[in-house]
Amino acid sequence: MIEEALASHGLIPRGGFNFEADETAPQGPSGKPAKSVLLIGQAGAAPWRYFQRWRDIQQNDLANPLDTWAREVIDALAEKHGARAVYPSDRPYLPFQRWAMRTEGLKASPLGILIHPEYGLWHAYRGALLFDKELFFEPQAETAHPCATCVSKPCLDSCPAGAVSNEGYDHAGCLSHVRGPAGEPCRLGGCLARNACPVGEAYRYPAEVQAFHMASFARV
Ligand code: B12
Repeated sequence: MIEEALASHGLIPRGGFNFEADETAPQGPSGKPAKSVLLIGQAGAAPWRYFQRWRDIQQNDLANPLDTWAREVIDALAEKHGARAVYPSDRPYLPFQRWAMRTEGLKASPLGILIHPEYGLWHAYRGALLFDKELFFEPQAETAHPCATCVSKPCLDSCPAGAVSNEGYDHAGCLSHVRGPAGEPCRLGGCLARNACPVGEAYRYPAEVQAFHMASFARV
């Protein structure tokens, strides 16, 4: 039921789990620690056309349109299912990536973002539902780490600012390049290191979508 409701917005469930008795869980709908969490997100740019349709009928130019759209969709779902909705941009930040590692067994790529064996780097999280009760989740098989078998690792030498390396991601270096005169290819077509990754080609976001995310990331 949740799956169908999400599909009508281009979103998908990204797995979930029951919190252990001895771990600190965020508040559930009752205000007591939640018993379970279901992650909601996207594979490829599937939500884009739903989001654009919604955006076309908004009266004002919103500061964070994608967040606002996701909140509208996921808040409604939470209300219907007696859950509490939380979002990746909520402060203090909730550990969405740690949750994703737990639900789908994902691993970090050299870029810092998680790589999925099928979707590659072309996926994201839009929210999560917290419940007061335990739920049944399909046991998750261990997933392979695509970077472990990637010999050429093109992500490591395709960033023009040298911001992606085995030492991690240089946020300041990336930002100043993207914002500067030589950053036009990144601004128009998205992160060159992310685009160099050979995994999940079929899910690559179109340039228009990448430009939208890059503009909000670099605030340009
Ligand atoms: C703050 C933040 C950033 C900061 C990172 C600061 C830092 N060093 O942590 C900045 C602004 C640099 C950033 C950049 C990007 N981010 Co960001 N970011 C977040 C945010 C809002 C909070 C991260 C956090 O602190 N969590 C709190 C801790 C407690 O959670 P955690 O799961 O335990 O922590 C994990 C992360 O901190 C991660 N991590 C550690 N160092 C770094 C560095 C980078 C660059 C990233 C992305 C993650 C990361 O390791 C931990 C896992 O063990 C998350 C959403 C969220 N709530 O998690 C998105 C999130 C991690 N970002 C995301 C994305 C996609 C991006 C960008 C591609 C920009 C974009 N929106 O298109 C770039 C990637 C930069 C690159 N390398 O190419 C996605 C990642 C999806 C995925 N596939 O994994 C997330 C989950 C948001 C989402 N809606 O899905 N991000």
